[in-house]
Amino acid sequence: MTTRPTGSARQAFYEQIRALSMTPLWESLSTLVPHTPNGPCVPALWRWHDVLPYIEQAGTLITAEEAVRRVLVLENPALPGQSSITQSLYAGLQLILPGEVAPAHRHVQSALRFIVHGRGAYTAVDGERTTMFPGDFVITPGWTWHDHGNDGLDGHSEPVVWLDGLDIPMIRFFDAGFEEKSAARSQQVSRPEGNALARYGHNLLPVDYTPGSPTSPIFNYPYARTREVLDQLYRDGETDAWHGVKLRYVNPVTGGWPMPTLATFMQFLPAGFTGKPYRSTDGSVFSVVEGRGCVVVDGQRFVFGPKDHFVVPSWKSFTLHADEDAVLFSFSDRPVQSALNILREEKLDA
Ligand code: GTQ
Repeated sequence: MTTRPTGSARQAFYEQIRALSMTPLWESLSTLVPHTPNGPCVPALWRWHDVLPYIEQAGTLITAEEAVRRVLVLENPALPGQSSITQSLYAGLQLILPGEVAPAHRHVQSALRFIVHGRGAYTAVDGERTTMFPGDFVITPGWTWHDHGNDGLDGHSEPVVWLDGLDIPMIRFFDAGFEEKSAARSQQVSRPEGNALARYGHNLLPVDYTPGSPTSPIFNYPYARTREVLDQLYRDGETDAWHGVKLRYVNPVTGGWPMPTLATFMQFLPAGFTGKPYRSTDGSVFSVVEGRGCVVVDGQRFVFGPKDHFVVPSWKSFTLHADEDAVLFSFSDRPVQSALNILREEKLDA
């Protein structure tokens, strides 16, 4: 009879090789190469009603200037301290008060702004300002100078809050982060407001235009137009049983995603809509623009209303339900998963 090594012999062996910074694969193989995605993220909901008082309080504790960006980060409850809402995505709610400026800087990370509350704030990208309205989707491409401010609108001004979506965890993963502060507080404006949308946002392009970046040259996709399209397609009967009327934002130059690392979507769920279960490997962050309803993730129910935010982690199957006509914005890391050829999605029939 051969004697087999005991468990304690293996443990002693593991101890010995640990000193050489080695570890036995066979103890972790099934976790490292899981049968199905086994990430730590959990679904979570941030209700506007709960969050707003703290956003307001942050406004009394620090200025936008001192904070540089006055943001309350939405952290996945399973990833405390990591400033991540999923393993690859960052989300936060940024507040800018009347008269404030969030100073100009640039960084490798790409950012999207989705306007949640208030009017009269602007963001400036590459010499052009855009005034942001609730429901607008605004892009800050990687490595472009950007500053934000709140000058008010027609003599009226109010606090403005938007959702920041960034690829911070992806850039951290690649250890590829760079940042620069501008000497100027705000950047010089060199093009009139609306110029980029006029050039690139009408199924036309300036005749000699050649793309200089993988990011969409449109940097504000106004809600007024998005909403109109959703409405017409709904009237035209184009409601999907899983997604309702769901559209993806597009880079008009390439037909691809508006940003190299982030995909963005807008969908309409008619009152009474009950979606079929869906799952995909790109976890998604949702911002509720209009209406009330609920999302059921792996049997867990989250009731949502306007200005609420929620996250659905990778490969969790979920259904969407609308009590009232509802409009949901969402973003994910889909462009990266598609580029790596690892994206999977499933429309389930249960
Ligand atoms: O507006 O530049 O929420 O650099 C996090 C990092 C916003 C921004 C964030 C940033 C910004």
